[in-house]
Amino acid sequence: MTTATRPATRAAGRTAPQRSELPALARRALAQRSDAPAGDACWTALASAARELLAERWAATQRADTRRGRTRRVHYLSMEFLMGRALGNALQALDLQDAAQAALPEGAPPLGEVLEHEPDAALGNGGLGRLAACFLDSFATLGLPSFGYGLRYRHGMFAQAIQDGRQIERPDTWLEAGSPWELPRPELRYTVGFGGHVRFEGGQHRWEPAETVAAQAIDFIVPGHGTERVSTLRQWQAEAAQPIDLTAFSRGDHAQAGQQRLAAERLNWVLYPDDSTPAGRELRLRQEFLLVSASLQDLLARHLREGGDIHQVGRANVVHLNDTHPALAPLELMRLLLDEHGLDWDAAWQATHQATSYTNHTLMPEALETWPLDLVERLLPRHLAIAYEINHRFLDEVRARFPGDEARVARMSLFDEGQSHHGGERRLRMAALAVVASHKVNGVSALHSQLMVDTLFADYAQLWPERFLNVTNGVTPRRWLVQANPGLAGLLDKHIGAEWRQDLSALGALRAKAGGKRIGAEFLRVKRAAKARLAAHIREELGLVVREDALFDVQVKRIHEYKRQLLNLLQVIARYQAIVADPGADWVPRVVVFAGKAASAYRAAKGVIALIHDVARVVNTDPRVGDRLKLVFLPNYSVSLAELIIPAADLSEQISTAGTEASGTGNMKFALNGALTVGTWDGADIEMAEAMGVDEMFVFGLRADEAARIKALGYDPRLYIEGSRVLQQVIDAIAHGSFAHGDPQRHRELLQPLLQHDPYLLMADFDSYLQAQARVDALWRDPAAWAASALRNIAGMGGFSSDRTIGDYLREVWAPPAR
Ligand code: 4GP
Repeated sequence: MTTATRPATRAAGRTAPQRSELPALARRALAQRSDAPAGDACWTALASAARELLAERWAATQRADTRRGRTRRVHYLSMEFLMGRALGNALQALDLQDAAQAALPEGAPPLGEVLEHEPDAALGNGGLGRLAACFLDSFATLGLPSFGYGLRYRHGMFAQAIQDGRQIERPDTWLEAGSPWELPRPELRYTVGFGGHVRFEGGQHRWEPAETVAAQAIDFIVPGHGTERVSTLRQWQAEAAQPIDLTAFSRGDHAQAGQQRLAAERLNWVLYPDDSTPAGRELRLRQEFLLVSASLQDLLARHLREGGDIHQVGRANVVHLNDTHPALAPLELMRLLLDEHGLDWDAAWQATHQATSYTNHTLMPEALETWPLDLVERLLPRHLAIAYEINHRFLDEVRARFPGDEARVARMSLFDEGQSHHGGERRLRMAALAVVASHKVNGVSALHSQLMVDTLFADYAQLWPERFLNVTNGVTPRRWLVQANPGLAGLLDKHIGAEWRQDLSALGALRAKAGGKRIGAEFLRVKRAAKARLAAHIREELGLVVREDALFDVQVKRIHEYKRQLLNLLQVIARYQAIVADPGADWVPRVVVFAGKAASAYRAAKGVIALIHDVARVVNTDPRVGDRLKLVFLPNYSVSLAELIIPAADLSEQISTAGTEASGTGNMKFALNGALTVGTWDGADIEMAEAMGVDEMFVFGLRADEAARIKALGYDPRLYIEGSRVLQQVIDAIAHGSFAHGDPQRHRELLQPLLQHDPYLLMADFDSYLQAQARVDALWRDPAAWAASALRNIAGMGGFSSDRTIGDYLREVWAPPAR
């Protein structure tokens, strides 16, 4: 891989490359290669040329930011950044798509194909990670002084393969050929410690770690659009303080000689090592501390380098916690300020509290991190002592406000004393720590933020009501509309002008035109072309031919019980049975598409993937069904696959149990691309429906309060099964092994919980879901009405840009503290 000059080492006085130089830069890079200009060579050449131009913008942005006055710099700490491909986005940001096409030599594949040679940077798992990537795009585009901080995972989370209808995890090899986007910063290296003990001398605590690693910064430049500004994703890579132990090596103990190196490298192998073993849990905690410690040392070094007063560090800087994974940050910031910079407790706490803010992304109890105290004590003894002190002062405040209420004190404490669960183990509650340390805590949709203060954080919200707020998520229209769907973007330009490209709220102008015959027909043509592309992909990937004029019905997201892919599948089975019973009826042909990964240790989710494959095998080969129904599972869901699927969707499935999906962002991408939504009254679906008009969405199912009430009253799923002939038949078919070569045991593990507890209320919502699907079919039969509704959906999406979201954060979460 060729590497272009790093901005930090560019010779002084040499003029920066200009945008007009891209073709020359790319040709020069291609000329250095002896082989034919195959796609990957073209990709490498364009990428290194684009990177050189972006590196200039990076240097200019950093120069400008040192003179930023009172504007705070935002440091967005996240274990995940689901970036996807970068070249198409870079070319658009540089406005060089045409020049790039022109730069490709004769015989080279077209630009669109060249772009597909880039592997996705899959440094994330799901919504929280993709949201972080959308935010970086908005940071750059809005010109916000900012850094994203993450870890560089050599093997991402995992690559999903399907073998015999089952998910297999493989290491993701996205870095195999190197990455032209990464700019190593050899001058930015920090020491991160683990273990050891704490000394108290001359009135100062000093942590003496038993082990250290060096955290090396590797930057990933994120370009802004319509601006020369860029943002930076700074990723940490752990390296051994001593590359090899030469003494051990000389005695022939080679394993011992390389041990430090291995221990450091392990930190960057994968995101979310399986935490079902103690070793997995420890590795994860070490990763979290690596992220936090290196990022905060970097922040402090920059603050001081720019002449900042250490007492003002919280005033000048934001440390934002993307969920609780980086919630060690306040402890590490306190340690650095107290022990390394000599601040007293009150000054250090004031700075920490001013800097820190936290976003909660889920109410699922299993996602709330807690760490056993013996592990924290062993790895981070000084941090544990600081946590005790924070807790002591905090609980004094609670007792003063609620005298005599020791039950409340126990609930709110940073420490779970472990009497009732976890086998009596004492644990540190990361969400409590994040709430106590932050000056603002937000949820990600109106409903979620409300439930957050009503349930999960009710005690804290009573103590500090002003601390909690909502900031509804958004997505970047650059990637999710302009790049993913140029056909639709062109249609919008033609009918409402191009203003929406700068200000998404201008989409509202589409509403008045949505019923037009011509625009409707054009919309359906654009959609059909996107479906043809997806159909071609399905054919290549799975060897399955699908009708391009069928209704493309799509559910793509992580596989999770609360997201209820299984409810969708039950509906597919019901449809299959109905078709078989009456093949001659006037069926709306459907292609049902699933994609998504199941966490490696999540058996129920893996069971869903298996059942989807088993049902698909039966449905797709049944001659009585033909092309009236096809069921598709596309493996290895990723950002780039989403860019292919979403523009092609007619129907977006957002069917979580009400009260469980914090917001959703896929829901926004689909609607923005003119898919209609069949959805529950959950997460941001609610705000979307309100923005586009509730009648424009196929809403079904119990509302959050009803769901809670039914459960409180003692929910019995069997009553619903007995009450619905259709549901009964569906359940019977699975139970009797109709999709398992007659083996009734095969899906037992999936089915049994559904019949007994059904915690996500699939049975309760089934009939209502089926009725919503019938309304979908009815509207589909009137293409003009369908198109008009899809256009009104788009018209309502102006408020769901991540630019709006970041504007909200700037005003309500990251505003400078009052003097
Ligand atoms: C996700 C939520 O499940 C999703 O509703 C939300 O849109 C997204 O965060 C961004 O806020 N949560 C996660 C997670 O990805 O790991 O908890």
